[in-house]
Amino acid sequence: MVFTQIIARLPAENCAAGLTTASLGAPDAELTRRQFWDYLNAMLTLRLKVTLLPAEADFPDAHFVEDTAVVIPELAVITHPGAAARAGEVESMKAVLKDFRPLKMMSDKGTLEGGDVMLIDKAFYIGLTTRTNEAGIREFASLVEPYGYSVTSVEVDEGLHLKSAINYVGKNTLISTEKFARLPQFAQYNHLVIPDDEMYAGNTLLINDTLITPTGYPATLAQLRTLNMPIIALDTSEIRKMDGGLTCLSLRF
Ligand code: CIR
Repeated sequence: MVFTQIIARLPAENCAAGLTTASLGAPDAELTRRQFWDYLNAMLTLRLKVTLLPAEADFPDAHFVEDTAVVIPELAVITHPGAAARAGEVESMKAVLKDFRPLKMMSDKGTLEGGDVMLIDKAFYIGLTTRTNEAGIREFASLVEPYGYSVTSVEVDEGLHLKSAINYVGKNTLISTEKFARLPQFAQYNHLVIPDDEMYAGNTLLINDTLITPTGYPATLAQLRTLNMPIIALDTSEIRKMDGGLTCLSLRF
């Protein structure tokens, strides 16, 4: 899919009050914002139009906009996030996305967060995680299958979301640690395998023909270079402290 624009949200001053399983200490709010501006700057450099939403103090995780919706050319699915503290984030996202796509709302019968949703061409791979359950995946499938998309679930027992660990980097290739690369669901793809201690950098983001990857992961960078694609490295130290990565910070379409 060629992306022409993103939606992103400014991190709130109280972004350290969000959810996290990381034990990396509290993020610095000002540095979080600086890293976020660098991210937006990279998107602008890639000629994407940026819709920037205001911070939401009531939702300190709301700048992780990816979790609230899945946008495809035909429609936008507003998710039902599995984190109760984040469920209310979808309200403001509905109001924004209605100007871009017809909306489909997930019910409260299941849960699903966008961080678990990986799309490759017309194939969705969706992580079964603490945030996304089988009922959520079934409901999501019922919304997108009529448009010719397939939906495959993937059990994830490490990391927050599926895309915390594995991402599509173009050229029929996925990047992840060995464990994810071996999953039978991904047998048809080539794999860039990164060391376990660089698992975080599995959250590398493909924007058209450019890769955006976190700084500080040399083995990952060496692997990515073999693809001969432009690479932008961004410092995400503060985002990582809240279990976030490069994919979480935008909705791309
Ligand atoms: C959370 O726990 O929900 C946030 N602190 C991090 C969400 C990261 N989102 C993503 O990977 N898509």
